[in-house]
Formats: sequence, structure tokens, C-alpha cells
Amino acid sequence: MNATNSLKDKCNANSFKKLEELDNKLLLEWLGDCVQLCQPESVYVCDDSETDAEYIRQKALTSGGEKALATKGHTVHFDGPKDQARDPEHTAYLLPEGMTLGPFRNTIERQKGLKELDDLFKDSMAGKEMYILFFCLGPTGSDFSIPCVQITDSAYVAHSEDILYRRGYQHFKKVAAKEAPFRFLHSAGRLENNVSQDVEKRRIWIDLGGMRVYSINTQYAGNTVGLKKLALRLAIKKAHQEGWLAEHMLLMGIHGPEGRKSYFTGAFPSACGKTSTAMLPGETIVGDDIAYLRKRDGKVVAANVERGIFGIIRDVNPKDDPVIADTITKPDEIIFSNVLINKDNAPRWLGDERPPPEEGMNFYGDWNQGLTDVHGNEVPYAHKNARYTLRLNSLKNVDQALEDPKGVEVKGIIYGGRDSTVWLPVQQSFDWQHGVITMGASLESETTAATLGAEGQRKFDPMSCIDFLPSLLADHLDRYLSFSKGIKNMPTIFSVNYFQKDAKGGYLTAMEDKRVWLKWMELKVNGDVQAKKLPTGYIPLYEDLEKLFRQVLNKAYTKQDYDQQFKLKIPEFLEKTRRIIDIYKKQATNIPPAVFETLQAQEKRLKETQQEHGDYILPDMFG
Ligand code: SPV
Ligand code: MN
Repeated sequence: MNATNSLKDKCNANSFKKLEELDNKLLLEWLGDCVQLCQPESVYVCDDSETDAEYIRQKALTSGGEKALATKGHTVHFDGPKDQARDPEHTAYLLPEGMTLGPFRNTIERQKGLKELDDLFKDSMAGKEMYILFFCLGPTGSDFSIPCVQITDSAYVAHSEDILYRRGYQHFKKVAAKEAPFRFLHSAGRLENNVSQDVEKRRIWIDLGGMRVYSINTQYAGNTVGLKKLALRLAIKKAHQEGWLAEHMLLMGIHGPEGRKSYFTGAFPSACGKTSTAMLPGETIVGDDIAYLRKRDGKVVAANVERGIFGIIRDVNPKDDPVIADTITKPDEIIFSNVLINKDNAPRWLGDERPPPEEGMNFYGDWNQGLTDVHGNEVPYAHKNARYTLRLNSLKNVDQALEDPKGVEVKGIIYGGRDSTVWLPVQQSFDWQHGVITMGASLESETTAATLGAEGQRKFDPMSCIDFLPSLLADHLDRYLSFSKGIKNMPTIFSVNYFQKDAKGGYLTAMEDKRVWLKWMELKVNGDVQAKKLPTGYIPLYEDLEKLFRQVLNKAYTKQDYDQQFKLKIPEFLEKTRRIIDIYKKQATNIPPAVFETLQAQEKRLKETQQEHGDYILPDMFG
């Protein structure tokens, strides 16, 4: 039987009709090849209808991949104990022989990789249903849109994707024959109690040649939901070819005086405050994870690739995250993952500011206080990387530009990492090149539970994108630096650091203080405030912050607070600059000379200041 006939054979008439109407022979052949390889029991094709969305929701429940909770629309999904985060170790790029991406990412020779994938996917869907779904990255019908097709045997993955992305069957019909769609093939692999069993054979392999991503033996959304991090890797490649930027960035409207609104993007490594920044009270959210930036009419414009959030639930509470805390306690279509379900059939998470539960069900199975794992370590009642999946339009503070096909003009770009010692709470770069190199390309962050592996280790994560870069770092930096060509109004680049610590290990700033840093940046890009010039960038004046703390947080902000938070720590800054220079020298090739020039110029300024004023310098020292 040829591939297309195999596909027809497994589809009901209605499903096959949907595929035929796409009028795309090549796509049908690929889908047929996947059917022949994975051997599903049946194939169900979704268009953009509510009927199909409901079919998927029901399948998620009847398959056991999700369970209904007490609140209407709420469900829970559990990933296995070893499948709780993105897995860089088993993620690799398939490349032609002899090509490499340098350090930080895994690669495998393409033909060898495809052969291994064939072996892994063989019969992987036996006895299961295969779902074929069409989505669009970015609003449909815009120059941001990228058509995508997802194949999966997990109704949970299909359901998550329907919450997180715009349905794209109709869009696909219009454009997919002309444009190469992104393609994703996922199988959860062998399941027991709905948990992927063969996690050591987990693969997230990116075939850049075919613009496809394969994912198997895993269910965690960051490894499986094609349009999320799997597509980001393909999108960065496409962006490099076409002269735009695909970014691991939030997109939000910051509200200034007299009804003014300025849009900012922000790149933060996972679990470093990206979602909570995007969700801040008083501001409006366009997106919290992935944005595309394009040049148009002399400006930079951006759109959110997604229409939902897959957010970390840990520490969500009414005080720090009022909007999200309110949304996830109301009836709505929300998937909770890797939380604990208590006897009232309701979710509990770490840091929910209620007395800890004594028992319940979690990613380990039946849980009770004191439960230990095979190593004798206590199993927490919920996972640190437990999450909620919901639509942005469920939020009170969603920005009206979410579905605007034109996108929004970007006024500022923020880079922030988890950095206990070096970066100041907020700094403005001198110009595009200085910002790209000393902030974006110098981003480091202490690791968190959002990726597998040890926590708390400083990781080099330029633009918070290192895991997603399908090219040499040098190419990426080249593209970034030249992005400003021909643009009069480039966004201003800032760095932030919410995680500075004092000598005793306490945080120097409060969680809510980020509201002030954002307001300051909004004023700054509009020329409403002045700044002090440090060797590393511009910082706010005390008077402006004092006023903003009062206005925004109704909180006193003392000169001592300011001095402590904005004290320039030259030995730490120099050490970091050296470390970054070394990484670029030793671990990467063909790095644009501008990278070294800019970092060395910063190093020189820091040393000169050190000679003149000493190691630790209060802001008053600078004019
Ligand atoms: C992140 O870890 O950056 C996330 C969640 O946004 S994941 O889908 O795992 O990438
Ligand atoms: Mn992310």
C-alpha cells in the first residue's frame, strides 16, 4: 500500500476529506509515511471546529492523560517523575556530515539520526489513535504567521496545543502549499498509568534540513508541544535566513502617564520572572514566552507567537501574582500539570500560601507527608516545575493587541537572569551594540527546575536562547547586530536583575519592586527621566525611583536602599566580563570582532573607574 492509501485506510471519511481539501500532495505523503512508520490503530484529523476541539478534550479524559477536577473546566495531567522538565541532554540537532554548532548543544549526523528515529518510532502508536492538528504560529493572516502541522498520539499534548496556539487549518489551506510548514511528530511511547516508560530513550531531535522536529518517549510539554520550544528552534533558523528575530521573549504593554502605553519585550531564562513580569498588575500582557520581531516602516514590530500560557504555578499567590491567582481559581479551560490533587479534587502547589497538604495524588502517584524516593529524599507534594496551561484571553489584563496581525511597535527590550552578585536592578545600555553584547550576549543565569539537571549553577545563556539556537553562536550574534541596519527607531536595550543578594544571602529587592523598574524604563524610552552614566550603562536617579516607589507601590524608598541596590561592584563585574570574553574566545568560533571590542571597552572603563574610585562605588560618585 502506498503512503497516502495507508493514511486513508486509518482515517474515517470525514478526517480524510479534511486532508484532501488541503490539496497538498507532499503533505499527504509525509502524513502517510508517519502512519506507515508509527502504525496507529486509527487517525483523527482536526480542523478549526469546536467539535474537533471537544473531541480532543474528551479523549484527553477518556485516555486518562487528564483527569477532571472539581472546578468546571479544570483538569490535571501528570508527567512521570523523570519527565518533569525540558531535557537538553536528549535534545539534538540533526546536521549534514561535518557540520557542527559548536559547544552548548548536541548534534548528530542527519542520516544516522533519521535512521535511529525510524527505529524508535516504528510501531510506536500501535493500539493508539494518531491525532493530526493544524496550527498557526503568530496571528493568522499576518507576516508573522507560520503554518504548522502536529502529529501526536497524546490527547494531552493536542489539548495543550489547542489552548496555547491559534487553530490554523483554514490558514493552512490558504498558504501551506506555497510555504513550507513546520512539522512535528510526537509519540509518548510506551505508557504505563499514562506515563512514558522509556525515558532513557527520550529524543527531541530537530531536523533542520526538513524543518521538522521529532519527539518521543516524553510527555512534558516543553519536550512535546511542537509549536513551543520545538518550533522556536526552526523559527530561529527561518528568521536568520529572512532577516528577522525569533525570540524567547515576553511581550507586554507598560502603561505610562496620561494613557500612554509602550510595548516591551523581555528575555529571561526559564523560571527567572518572565511570566510574572509579563503579568504585573497595572500593565497588559501580549505574551509571556515567545515573540517574533520584524522590521517594518523604520520600526521594530513584534507579535506573540502563542495565544496561551504554560506558566510555572509555584509561588503563585494573590499578593504576588493577583491576576493569575484569580484566574486559576475560577471555572475555565485550564490544565494543571504536576501539582498535587487533594481530597477535594482541587490542585495544590508549592508556595500557594496554604497549610501544606497531608496527602493526595501527585506525579509520584499516591502521596503522603514524609514519602521518600529511592534515594531516601523526601518527595515534595508538588513539583517545583508544576504548571498551568490556559488561554491569554482568560486573563483580565490581556492586551488588546494580542490578535493584531500588524503586531505592536517595540520600544524596549529587557534582558534578565538569576544573578546573585553582579548585575544591578535595572540598567539601560548605551546603544544597540552595547546592549546586544554586554546584556543579551552576556546573559548568565543560575539554573532552575525548569530544565533537568543540577539547580543553582551559573549557566551562560545568551539572549536566554542558547538551548534553542540552531546555528553557530557567531551567526546568531551577526544577525542580531545587523538587525539594526536601516532602522531609525531601534528599541532601547535594558538589563534587569531581580535576584541580587546581600552578604547573608537575602534578596536586596522585593518581588514587587520589578513594577517600579518597568515604569522607570517606560519613562526612560519616552525621554521623561534622566539617568546616571556608569561604566556599564545608565541607571535611574534616586529622586525618580523614590517617587515611583511611592506612586506605584505606596512604599518608602530610602537612599540606603538605592545605594545598596545600585552600588557598582567592580571586581564582580570585571570577573563576569572576563568570563564572558573567555567563553567567546575559547568556546566559539568566528565571533564578530564587535563582541570583543565592546566587552574589552567595558572592561577598560571598569578598570579605570576602579583605579580612580576603588572596588565598590556608590551611585553618587557618578555624575
Ligand atoms: C521554559 O522553560 O522556558 C518554558 C516552559 O517556557 S517549556 O515549555 O518547558 O519550555
Ligand atoms: Mn520559556
